[in-house]
Amino acid sequence: MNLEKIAAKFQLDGKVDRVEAMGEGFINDTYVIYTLGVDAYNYILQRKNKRIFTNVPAMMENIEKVCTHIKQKVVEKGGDPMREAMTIVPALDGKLYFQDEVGEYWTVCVFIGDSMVISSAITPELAYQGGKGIGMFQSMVADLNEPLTDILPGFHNICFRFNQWDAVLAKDLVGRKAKLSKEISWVESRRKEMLDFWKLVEIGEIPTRVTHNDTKISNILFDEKGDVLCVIDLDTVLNSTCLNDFGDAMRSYTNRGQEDDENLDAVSCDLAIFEGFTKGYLAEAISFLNDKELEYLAFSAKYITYEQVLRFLMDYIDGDNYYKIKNPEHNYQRTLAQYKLLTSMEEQFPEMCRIVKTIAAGLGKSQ
Ligand code: GN1
Ligand code: MG
Repeated sequence: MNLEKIAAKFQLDGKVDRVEAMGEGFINDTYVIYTLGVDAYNYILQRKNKRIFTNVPAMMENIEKVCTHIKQKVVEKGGDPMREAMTIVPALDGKLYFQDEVGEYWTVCVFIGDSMVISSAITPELAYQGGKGIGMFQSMVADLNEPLTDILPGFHNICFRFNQWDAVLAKDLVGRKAKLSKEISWVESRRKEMLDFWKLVEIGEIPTRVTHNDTKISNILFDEKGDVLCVIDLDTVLNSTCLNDFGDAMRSYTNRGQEDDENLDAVSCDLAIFEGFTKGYLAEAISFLNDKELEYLAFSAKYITYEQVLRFLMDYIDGDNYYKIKNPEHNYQRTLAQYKLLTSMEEQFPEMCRIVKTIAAGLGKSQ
């Protein structure tokens, strides 16, 4: 379908000039709608992956609730709600999406100009800003009382992931299991440790809150000075534990290499970045986190990195039907690189815990 025609289905301000592809998401397809006229907004157009997001209307309702709530908070503190929050643009019929004739779902939001997306946290200062961004996000949505639909049941729930894992291994769809006994043992040997942690979430000692669930650095918008503007990509806003947001951020921020680095020596966890992010995050989040959340903050980095090892390996064993891949071994490469990161975190875990403790103590909360 013609992208300009799709763009014309939305309540845009200004005439469409051109639509260009943007970014390399693993899940959705993303474009920028450039409009004519200096004052008119440009927009982000996305085709949502309906195989993964099986209820796009409910997903968009969740996003709209969160954006509306955040805008209100931004206005209350005298900020600019068009720059410090995402703005969903409805279709001509008022729906939060447009469904084309082949059933694909398209959505639009305002492109926040004079901003930057960063793909790696090169300095602790940037990591600090990112941490502040996630902490602010969680604190702004902490009092969002409207229920969110659970559009991705079990997303960061390791029990759910083990059920998927066990089923995928039992099927062994493309016969890859036999040569992967070492990699499978990486997952199996940590199963109990991860389930024990999740138990604390299940019994409520670690509370469930409104969380983002995809907190990699490229999902934060910075202004030209490198200060945080807002959190973007709200597809996965759900009720879960805040620790998943912290952990997923650490998986992405602290990695000195790439998520799928072929050079495993380049992959390791950078503690200066860990410290920078944690400082920014706790400056905002210390006021609402409980003692158990603080105690498990450093652990959450291992938890989410472990989950990612499991998810990439599971997709590889399952014949690559979840993540977009660039070559047949891509998910295997991702598994190796994420496992390298996990072992680097494991080696440095005592130090990570010490960093969290010191920062929390500096903010008046000793554990
Ligand atoms: C996916 O598409 P993207 O890059 O926003 C995935 C995340 C993974 C990430 C790995 C809905 O996010 O959970 O951590 O890839 N999103 C979904 O980079 O599965
Ligand atoms: Mg995403």
